[in-house]
Amino acid sequence: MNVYKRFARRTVLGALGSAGALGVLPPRLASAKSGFDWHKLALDVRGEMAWAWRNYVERAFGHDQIKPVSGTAEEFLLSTGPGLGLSIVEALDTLYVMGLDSELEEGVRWIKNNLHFDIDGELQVFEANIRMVGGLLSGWLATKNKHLLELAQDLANRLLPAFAKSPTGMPYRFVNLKTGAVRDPASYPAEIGTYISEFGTLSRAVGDNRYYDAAKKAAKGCFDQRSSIDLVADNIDIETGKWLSRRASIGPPSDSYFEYLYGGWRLFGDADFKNWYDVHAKAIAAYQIEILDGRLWFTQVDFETGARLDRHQSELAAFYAGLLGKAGDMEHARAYLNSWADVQARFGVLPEGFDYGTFAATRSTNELRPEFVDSCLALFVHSGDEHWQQLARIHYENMKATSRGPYGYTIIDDITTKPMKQGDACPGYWWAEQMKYYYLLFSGTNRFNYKRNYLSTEGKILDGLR
Ligand code: DMJ
Repeated sequence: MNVYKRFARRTVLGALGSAGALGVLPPRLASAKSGFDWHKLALDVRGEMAWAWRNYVERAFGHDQIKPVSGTAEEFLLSTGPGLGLSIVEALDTLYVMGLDSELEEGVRWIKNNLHFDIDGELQVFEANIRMVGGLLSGWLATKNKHLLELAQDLANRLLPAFAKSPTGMPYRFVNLKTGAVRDPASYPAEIGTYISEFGTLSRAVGDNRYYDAAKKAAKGCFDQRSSIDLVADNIDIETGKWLSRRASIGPPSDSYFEYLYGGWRLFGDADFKNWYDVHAKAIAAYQIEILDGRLWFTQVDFETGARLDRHQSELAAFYAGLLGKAGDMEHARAYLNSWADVQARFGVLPEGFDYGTFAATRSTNELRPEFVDSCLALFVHSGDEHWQQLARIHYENMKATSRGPYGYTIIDDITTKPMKQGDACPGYWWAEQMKYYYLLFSGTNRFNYKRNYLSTEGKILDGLR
């Protein structure tokens, strides 16, 4: 199928200069019914973003991540460097929707002068795609700066050997950017099936179907190995197609595989993806839903028998409420996100791991996670219900109270101590995800199309920028 022919290109605003003409302050949100001043809260989020950006520029510019407590820097993508400006690439479209235009220009300038991928080093294919390919693409969509698109394509070209060298089309986990050498065939649904949104967008932009085809073949490779009850386990050998585990979960390391089955349909109208999504969604609803104490959860089960394995929930699984809402199952979406709202009410800040049987934390860290607010945004956009804004407001206020360090926002090493014990890291997704979600939830900005949009698993706006 010629994916890029199917779509009329959206009209997006051109250069940064003309985008600035829209006005940088958000208009008041029409939907506010409670009289709550969402406009003020949106300005607060924007102010925090600008403050954190300035600290990053002054102390860590070009490095992948700032360490917001010590004010030092660290790399994430290539552990021994060089830094690939990860936080810059992650932040691009967030800066754009917030109208932080001079900061956006500063970031694009760093990329133009410094970023290239001709490096004898290994990247994790999944992370490189969702963070860098996706970030460069949404940065291109926001600014129309062609160089960002060229860089996205160059990086995707260097990731392709991970797909091409695989006997099944499911990618190896690591690839050397210069030599194309690959390694690690023991992979996971998320690392196999989270490419179509970025690779498809790239195919459409440059008129080359290779990226779309590689992403689709990889997702199909995983789908084809589903059990007779239509579930996938969470660890597979991509060379043989043999499962290495029996555990089916909506959480990591499977999570965004499901998200991108829906994405392939939503972005490209590809009915195969819709079918694959529906098959899994039906099986997940049939075998994994458990209602306990009036709350709805998705339990872990054996992928062939459906027998329950455990009641553990990773915080990352909260994304599934938003996915259900986008795909039209608002009933389960609402119930599941409200279950997570009770966890937020119990702990203030969501723990990394949680057991819904005991309602106790199983991992008491918090890696500055965005999934709960991701789902709040999805359900708000779908329903206009202020309830989801209020839950996100609590999330934001709690983050501000506990994660704000001297030079930015940080992870928390223990959410059960009083005060909570801060760590010293600001993951790249903080710039791409929750700060954008809060702002979109509170601002009603005219740079975002609330009626028709698509955000990737890393929060990149691949459709809906205005
Ligand atoms: C992000 O990098 C992406 O959302 C990914 O799909 C999994 N979760 C992290 C943030 O928690």
